[in-house]
Amino acid sequence: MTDRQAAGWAAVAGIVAVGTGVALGELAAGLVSPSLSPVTAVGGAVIDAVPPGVKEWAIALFGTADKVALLGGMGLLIAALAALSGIVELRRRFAGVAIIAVFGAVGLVAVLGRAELTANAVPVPLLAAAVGMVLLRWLVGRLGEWRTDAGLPSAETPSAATTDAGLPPAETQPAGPGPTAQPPSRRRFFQSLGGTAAVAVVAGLLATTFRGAAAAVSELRSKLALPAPESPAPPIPAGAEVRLDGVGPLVTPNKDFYRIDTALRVPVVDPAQWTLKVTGLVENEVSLDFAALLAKPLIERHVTIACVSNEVGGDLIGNARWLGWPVRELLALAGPKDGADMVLSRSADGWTAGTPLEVLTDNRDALLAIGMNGEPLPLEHGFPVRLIVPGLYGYVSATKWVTELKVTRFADDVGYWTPRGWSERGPVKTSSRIDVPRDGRSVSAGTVAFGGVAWAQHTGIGRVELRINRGAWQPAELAPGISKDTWYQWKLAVPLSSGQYEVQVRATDLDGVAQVEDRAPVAPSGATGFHTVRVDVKS
Ligand SMILES: Nc1nc2c(c(=O)[nH]1)N[C@H]1C(S)=C(S)[C@@H](COP(=O)(O)O)O[C@H]1N2
Ligand SMILES: [Mo]
Repeated sequence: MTDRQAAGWAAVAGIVAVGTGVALGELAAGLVSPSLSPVTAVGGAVIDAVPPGVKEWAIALFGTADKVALLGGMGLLIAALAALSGIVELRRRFAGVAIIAVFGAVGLVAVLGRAELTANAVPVPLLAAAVGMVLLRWLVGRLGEWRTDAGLPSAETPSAATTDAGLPPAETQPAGPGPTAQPPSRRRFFQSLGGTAAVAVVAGLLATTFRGAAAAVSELRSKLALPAPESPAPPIPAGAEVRLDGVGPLVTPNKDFYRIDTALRVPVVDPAQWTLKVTGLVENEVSLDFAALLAKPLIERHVTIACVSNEVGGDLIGNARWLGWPVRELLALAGPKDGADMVLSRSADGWTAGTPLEVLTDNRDALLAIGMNGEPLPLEHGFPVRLIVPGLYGYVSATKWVTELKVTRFADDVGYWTPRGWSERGPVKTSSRIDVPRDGRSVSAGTVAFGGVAWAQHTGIGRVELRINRGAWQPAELAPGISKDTWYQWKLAVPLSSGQYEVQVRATDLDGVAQVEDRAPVAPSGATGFHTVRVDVKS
């Protein structure tokens, strides 16, 4: 084999290795969340980075095919770099692998810059890069074996006096390898290359299918015009935001909203196919489609939802303006029968939550929500329809991609998490958080501004207090809440001289019930204890 041939095959190995990594990365993104696609993220970053002049030039040149042109250009660039990594890897072990590592880092940075949920975003580009790196080393290693064998005398290749099965060759077969026979390492290289390429093709096709479905529904979502609410959200009172750096915002932007669910692949639900059935202990089974839901008198409310897995001081909590139809209206149409005390809501992917019937029928505005902060629900947050129930943890109430409400009894049915160690009922526990200064931070002596949030959904917060080094509780300045279903911001300026301080916060609800001091873990029914931060005050 000539050096040129070896380099050519090394380039092909590089393209196959990187192509497989990219295809598996896209497949993983298609499974987990469309916003994690490394290719889309890098493409988006390129679009953001390109100077406006170049962008206009590209649009003028390619018209509406500009995105296709961008992706095609990226594909060519990736292929060129992948080929280069193969050639380099053949010259020097791990040199080509290092090039792919740089690719992976670029993909990771791009995804982190866009993904809806950053923690979830890390594994996908890492997977793509790791697959590319391992495959490159492996394929180039096989190529190296072939090259070594090809350079050796043919005596080194096993004699074909016997076949692979160990039998003597039939009379009619050629007697054995002549001087032009190929070593088995050649076959091994091509088998490895072909097998890997086949994996890439299958992964690529699957990824395209998944992305196609998600892209189609994303497109429908972006074209959806939400109806105006018949009853708009009450205005946010002046002064509801304490305006302290590190506290807030009062309304969490959709892209920063925490995401928790069991869905490995975000359910992709076409609103035109969506129906919600009310079944079980009802006088009439009712079925609702999306068009009918849009035609209902909708209301808009700010509601803070929280996860039962939120640790004291944690951030699995967010506040949004939800547009929807009160669940009680739908349940009234169905007419729950006597004895029913629970609604088991089910999502398109089979997940369930058990919510007390009373909470869905009382005057609190439990919603069949379609809008979040003025937009249709993001796919990750339950598009097209989810439940939002003020006062309950998400695991017993906030079913995303909801498709069924079964009116039933706690004695007869259980929600997904209850048999897995979480309590049957999940009212939100009153809690509070110190957002500034952050735990462990140094601040300068003088007046130190403390601030954060407190929540007691559907009861409301009455007061927030701070204590320093377990001293007397000092009342903080409590900002007006949007409603008792949302969190409240608070702040307090405290004069502190240099030294170490332990600062704790405590909230009391509008019924006068204080937050529980004893520490409890998140399981089975939500964490308790006071959020505590240590502050180092320097002169
Ligand atoms: N279909 C479905 N809905 C679900 C879940 C789930 O796993 N599947 N998780 C629930 C939990 S535990 C919480 S805390 C909230 C989180 O909602 P978010 O991801 O929109 O913040 O969704 C709830 N709805
Ligand atoms: Mo949760």
